[in-house]
Amino acid sequence: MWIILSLLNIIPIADIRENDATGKPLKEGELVEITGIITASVQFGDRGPATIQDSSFGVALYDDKVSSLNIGDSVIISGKVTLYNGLTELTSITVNVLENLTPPDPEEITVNDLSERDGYTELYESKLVVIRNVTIKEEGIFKDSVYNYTIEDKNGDTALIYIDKDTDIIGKEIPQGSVDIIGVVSQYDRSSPYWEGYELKPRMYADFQSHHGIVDKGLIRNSSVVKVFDINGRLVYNGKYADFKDYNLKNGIYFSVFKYKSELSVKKLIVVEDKSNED
Ligand SMILES: [Ca+2]
Repeated sequence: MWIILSLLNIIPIADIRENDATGKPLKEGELVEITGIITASVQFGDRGPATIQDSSFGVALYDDKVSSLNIGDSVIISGKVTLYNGLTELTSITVNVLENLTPPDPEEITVNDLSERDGYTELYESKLVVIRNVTIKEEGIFKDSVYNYTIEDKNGDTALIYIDKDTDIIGKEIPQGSVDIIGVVSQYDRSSPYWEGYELKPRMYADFQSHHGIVDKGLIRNSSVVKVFDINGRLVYNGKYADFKDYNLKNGIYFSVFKYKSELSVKKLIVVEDKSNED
């Protein structure tokens, strides 16, 4: 029997991040193979852009095949290096999922790090980052007709966040007061040289973390799987949240674990008396 093993020519993502003096990738148009962990999958749409990063750098993936990916997937990806308004992407990709791991912690950057400086912010492009202790200047709700919002730190420095209309952020309240914002660094620069237009893209409403705890129950969706334990640790419900909403629990305190895709969230539930549901 013959076993044919295809040769892998995996390169570090750093090699894709090398640009010429105008911000165009040196490997533009080339087919490359990389490995890393998915930090955003379909949060920005069925074709992405998704993001992947290895131990040093990140890159975007734009293809309908990203719909098979989850945050935390360890993957081998091949695709063509493509530049889209300053954003380096792999397109026409093939995907091999190895396993699902814990996603990397976001790297802490500052508002200033996001400001364009030739070649500097480029190093953060498509990486998962967090900017701490900023306020959002706008108030009200996130609208699908507004893409950019301004964040400001204690020094008065400002930068832009980009709210993708495909995220669960649309329609939610703009957090007020000091907030940490997780997201991937993206770029939208319509003309060469491509050294401007960097912005932070939160992936979901849970990426906004107020200093009074997580702003939203982002994982509480109808398709989330929920396990509910009573105060003695006994499993009393295990199934879809959509079905759980009609499930009658006795009065008391419970702990629930919500799972949506690869993300987990633990919440306390307090069930109070509702006469109409009593036996
Ligand atoms: Ca770029």
